Amino acid sequence: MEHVASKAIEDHWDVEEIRNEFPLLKNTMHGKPLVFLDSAASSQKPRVVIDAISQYYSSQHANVHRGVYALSANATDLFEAAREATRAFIHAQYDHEIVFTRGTTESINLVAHSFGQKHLNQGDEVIISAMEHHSNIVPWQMACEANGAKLKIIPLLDDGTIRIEDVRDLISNRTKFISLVHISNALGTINPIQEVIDLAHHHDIPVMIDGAQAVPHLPINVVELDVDFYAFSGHKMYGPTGIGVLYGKEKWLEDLPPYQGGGEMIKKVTFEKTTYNELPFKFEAGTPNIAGTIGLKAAIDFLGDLPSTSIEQHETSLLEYGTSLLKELPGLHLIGTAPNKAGVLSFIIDGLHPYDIGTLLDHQGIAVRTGHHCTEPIMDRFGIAGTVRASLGLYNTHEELDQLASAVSKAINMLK
Ligand code: 7TS
Repeated sequence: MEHVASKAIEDHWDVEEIRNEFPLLKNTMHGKPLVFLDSAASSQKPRVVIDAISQYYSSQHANVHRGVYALSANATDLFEAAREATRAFIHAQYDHEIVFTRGTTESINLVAHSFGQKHLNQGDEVIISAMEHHSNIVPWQMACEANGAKLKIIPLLDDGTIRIEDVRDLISNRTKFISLVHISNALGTINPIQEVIDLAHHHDIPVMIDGAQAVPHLPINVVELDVDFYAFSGHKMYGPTGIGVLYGKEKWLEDLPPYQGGGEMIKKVTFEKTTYNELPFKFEAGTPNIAGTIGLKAAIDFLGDLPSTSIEQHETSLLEYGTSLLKELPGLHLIGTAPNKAGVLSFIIDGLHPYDIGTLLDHQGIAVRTGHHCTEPIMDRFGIAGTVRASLGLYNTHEELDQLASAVSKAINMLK
């Protein structure tokens, strides 16, 4: 890895060196070299992540926080080292502000459930935006329903952005919480989260940011942002599936009731009363995904060896190039044209169904996602059933975008 990092810095971005670290990218699909353009759904994994998990199961596995024996103590050290690496990755103040979850979805459910239970009452309001992933809609709907609160929606403009004035207009003296996506998975829009956090705090309203699509693309500093909660998934940032993170400010994690009950999260259990463990264990009931945290740390170390400005530069360059190619194609409309955008190219083509285009692209070795991308309200807003979405990762190349454009062009000719 040291070699990859220094080479990447030297050459700014040696994408071939980086691709060599990802075994799956050597696959073929339908006899064609794989062009993987679905990293927003889940990114591929570098060898260091695969090896870390394999080594853990081969020689280091035992349950954590339990055994007095050396193997268990060592597994605990590895698990807690992953927490420390995660803290450093997002520049949180304390390790105990990092709660391991199954992913972004579980992180949001935890906050919606626990915050709702303690702080939402009849007539209160929660604000989200019209560009949320279902996982930042449904848990809040459930929390509102359970506690008699209402969901208010920040509207979406034609280019796929939101306006801070609209957030200001929605805030009332009943607003108890704002939950907003950092980067939209369907549109690529990078939201003005700092402005929203500052505005919300001016009204003493806590904010949660869904960072699932942001952490693989941008450096995150939760202290600078002053965000109350920040959620993300390991599998979109080159780590394993089944592991995710909830960052919460100490004062909020102390304040909220536990989400799930069971082992690990308790201090003392009797049939009359249970007292809860300290942070972060209060929110980590049951045996955790130990291997997942170890893979996550390997992914963090992998990203840490690469200059994050170069990740951004490379992906921005790909996005601009891909946008310019696709815009030339007849009948193609990009959905999501925000000035501040990350690696998502979502599009529709007049008269063609996204699924048919996706299928033809698949036959040419190109993996894209089609459909509503778990953001049905966005599709409703634009009056469409779905899009074709090419999403970019740090391993994608300009040549792959040439292949995408030519394959889409071929598909248009075949289907028309
Ligand atoms: N929030 C955003 C913005 C997402 O893009 C996703 C997953 C989630 C939350 C949920 O993350 P999970 O890891 O808990 O599932 N997005 C996508 C996608 O765009 N295609 O497949 C999954």
